Amino acid sequence: MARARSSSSSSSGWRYCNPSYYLKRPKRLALLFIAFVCVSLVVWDRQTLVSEHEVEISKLNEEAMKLRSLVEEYKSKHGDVVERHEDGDSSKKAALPVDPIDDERREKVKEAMLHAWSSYEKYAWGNDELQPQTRQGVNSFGGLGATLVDSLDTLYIMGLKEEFQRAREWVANTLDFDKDYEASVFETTIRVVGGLLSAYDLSEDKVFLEKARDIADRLLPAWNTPSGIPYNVINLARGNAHNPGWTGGNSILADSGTEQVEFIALSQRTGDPKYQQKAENVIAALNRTFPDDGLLPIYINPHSGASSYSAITFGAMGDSFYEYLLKVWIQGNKTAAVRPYREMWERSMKGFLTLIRRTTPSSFTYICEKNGHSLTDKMDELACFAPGMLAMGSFGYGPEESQKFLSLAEELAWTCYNFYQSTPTKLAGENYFFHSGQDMSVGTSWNILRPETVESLFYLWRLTGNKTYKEWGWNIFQAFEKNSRVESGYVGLKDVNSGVKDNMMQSFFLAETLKYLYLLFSPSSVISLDEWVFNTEAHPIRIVPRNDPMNLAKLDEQQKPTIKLRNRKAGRSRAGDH
Ligand code: DMJ
Repeated sequence: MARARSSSSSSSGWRYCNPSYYLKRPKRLALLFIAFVCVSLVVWDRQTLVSEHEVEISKLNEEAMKLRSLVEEYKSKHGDVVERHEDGDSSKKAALPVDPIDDERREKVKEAMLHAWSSYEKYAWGNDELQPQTRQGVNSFGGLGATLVDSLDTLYIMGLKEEFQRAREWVANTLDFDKDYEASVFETTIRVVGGLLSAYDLSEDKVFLEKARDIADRLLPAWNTPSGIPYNVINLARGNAHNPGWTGGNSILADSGTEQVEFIALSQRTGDPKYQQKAENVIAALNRTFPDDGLLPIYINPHSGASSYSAITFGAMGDSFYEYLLKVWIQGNKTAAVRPYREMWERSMKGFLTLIRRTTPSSFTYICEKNGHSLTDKMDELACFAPGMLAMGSFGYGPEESQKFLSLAEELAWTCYNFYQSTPTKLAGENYFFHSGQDMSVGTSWNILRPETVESLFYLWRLTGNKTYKEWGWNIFQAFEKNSRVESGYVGLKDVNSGVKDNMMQSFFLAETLKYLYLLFSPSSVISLDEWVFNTEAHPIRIVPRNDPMNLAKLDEQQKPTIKLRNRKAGRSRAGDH
């Protein structure tokens, strides 16, 4: 019975689907038709509304972009100067008048950039670097357009719109990473990933983000090691990674610990946590056996994650590892999630103090290198990034420590400035030795247009407001103009004593040296340190809220946390919240 009832009720349901049912009942047919028309009208109305909103939103976005670039242009011309207060509290800001000398100097630096860029455009377009004396391009980074990508944000910040647009078209249409080339993971990250991300943050043009993701995906297999410490070289087309032969199979400290800012930013902007995880695993691995003085030798075994016997230095191969401990803390809004980075950095600063010595007779402060238990009285110009780092980091300490580190930063900047002033060309050599009673003497005597000293002068000016740093920067700029400017760009010197020129315009001259000099003479609101953090190649990355509850001490390959990433627009509105 039950079966018969259910089959009769289901057949009665099906009759509503049969057209003949309605043909026999015209009223119902009319009702059905009216219902259909009504539903169609509602759906059509919603769809039109949505597409009208989409058009409206994209128009508003365009308007917002135009307004933003007008504001930036206005700021850089008219000031709106703001300075960080002594205690580092960005909420206490004081307006300063615009200085006409600054304006003039900034224009001179912009003109230098235009000279460097137009020479590159003319003779080396799309190549990695320009050799100005022979007027030809050279592919020192595998043909990734290193100078072009490194220059994007400098062009944007200086308001060189047409130049930026031409470079953007090259990135969109010609830049190709599918190269059978053994690339340095470090150089490619800081120049190419960093350059593209910065161009994206400034312009909001998605093409830069897509390219940044493409190259980062090619670099990522380098982190597939037992310890998570990356191999430092990878073939961009094939993905096989290894370490350079001259390190005895070891990974280099700076090369392995200077991808965090870029890869965290990439995860934040793409919503894909894998980049951040790979880069942060490195710090987690190093943190497990981090020494009390926070100083790590420059070689690390990528299999065990342990340090190999080698030098400790804030110069070549060590430098930016320490820089990024601090910068990830800043990038992470100095919140609890990034506290372990600050703790590691503060530990390293304890060790840093043990490397400090002073010369006689003039009492120049310098940073020694360390081999085993003994200190070597040698300092690379590369280590001149440290005054800027100390000045930035000093604001995270209590008043007494803060003053101590800021004073040390100022002393070291004076030494670095004297690396320049002590030579006949007024340009610094690559490294210096210190001898009792004789202050400093240049060791390796070339100058390859490096930025570290002007980088520190930029930070010290921004953070102390002391105009002396601008004067020092201006003197260094004039020495570059006098010795390094040639008809087709800028070159380094083979010897800062004789002034003999080399034949290379390093991409970091356009990415860093000229950018920091330009910003040194710009109002502090242009790329405010409250809103941006510079990667080690001077590419400003916008600070957005970091929401992942990542515990660095626990993080490793086996324990991957679920990272909740906010969408970028939501993040934007709170950028700068501390
Ligand atoms: C740049 O590529 C970066 O600043 C890096 O951290 C160190 N070396 C050069 C500039 O000297």
